[in-house]
Amino acid sequence: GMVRKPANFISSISDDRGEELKYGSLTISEVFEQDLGIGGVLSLLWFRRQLPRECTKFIEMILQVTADHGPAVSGAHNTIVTARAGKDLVSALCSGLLTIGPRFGGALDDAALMFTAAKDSGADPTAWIEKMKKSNQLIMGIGHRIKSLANPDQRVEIIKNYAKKHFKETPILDYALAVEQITTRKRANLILNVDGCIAVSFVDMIRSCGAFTREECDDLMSFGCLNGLFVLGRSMGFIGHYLDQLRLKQPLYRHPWDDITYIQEPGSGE
Ligand code: Q5B
Repeated sequence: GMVRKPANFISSISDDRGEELKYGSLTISEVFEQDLGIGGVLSLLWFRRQLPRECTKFIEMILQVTADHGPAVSGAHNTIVTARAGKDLVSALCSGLLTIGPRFGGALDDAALMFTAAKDSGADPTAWIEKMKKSNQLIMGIGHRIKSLANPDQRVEIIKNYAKKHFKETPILDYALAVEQITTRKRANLILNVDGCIAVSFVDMIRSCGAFTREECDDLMSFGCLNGLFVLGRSMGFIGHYLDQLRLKQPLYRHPWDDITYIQEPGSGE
């Protein structure tokens, strides 16, 4: 008889074969009839389920607070330099996105993993910070170049207040805030930063909303979905910076010599 050729790949999030495009099990018409919004669409495509409105609203808030943080941050800077070198939108966007990593915007998943493991282990925050210091590890989600106790980050306040008001419980956020109390005694800029606050609040959300098993929550963190939220949000800003540079007709960028310290290593080429 006929033997069906095994498929080369499998996929489970969307389907364009029928009369109507589907996101998960919902047709695109149902997505609009139910007014699911960006948070609802993201939930269908990233998590393969419909989440309660307080969760989809939170996802939309994350995308809004991460959308941009001015032209000076690493990613926007790269995007601007690339735009001014005459490259296209996709190249400029990618050049910005490639700076997202452990120091800038890409600390979310590791922050979620670190704070969650610490809280779940029952470690006392002071002892845990000491342990991290002894093992020479920076705490992901802690620290900011310009934000500090004296110059608080309103984005963090917005996220924190929403999580406190709308999630059943916030043990990981509370743990991170206890850590912040101690780290800011050392230096005022060792605050719970925007990456860290989003990360721990997100773990509290997925653990308490009833839509995920504990194993699914752990998987989502290990897959890197939280950094994905920053990437998605900040793409809005990077594209904005690209368009802005074209609108402003900015020429090729060349860094001024007087802002570079030229050093000669002893013995290098005499
Ligand atoms: N120290 C963020 O560093 C930064 C420590 C720490 C323990 C820590 C640093 C860090 C973890 C990664 C993280 C996300 C590089 C940041 C973002 C989005 C953004 C960006 C924007 C946007 C800043 C000085 C002293 C040293 C260090 C100690 C520093 N961090 N100790 N745990 N986490 N954080 N990234 O100020 O004794 O003097 O040697 O890597 O969460 O990216 O707006 O800019 O929206 O675009 O340059 O908000 O904190 O300080 O590295 O010179 O350290 O503090 O050990 O101690 P800084 P450093 P010591 S949010």
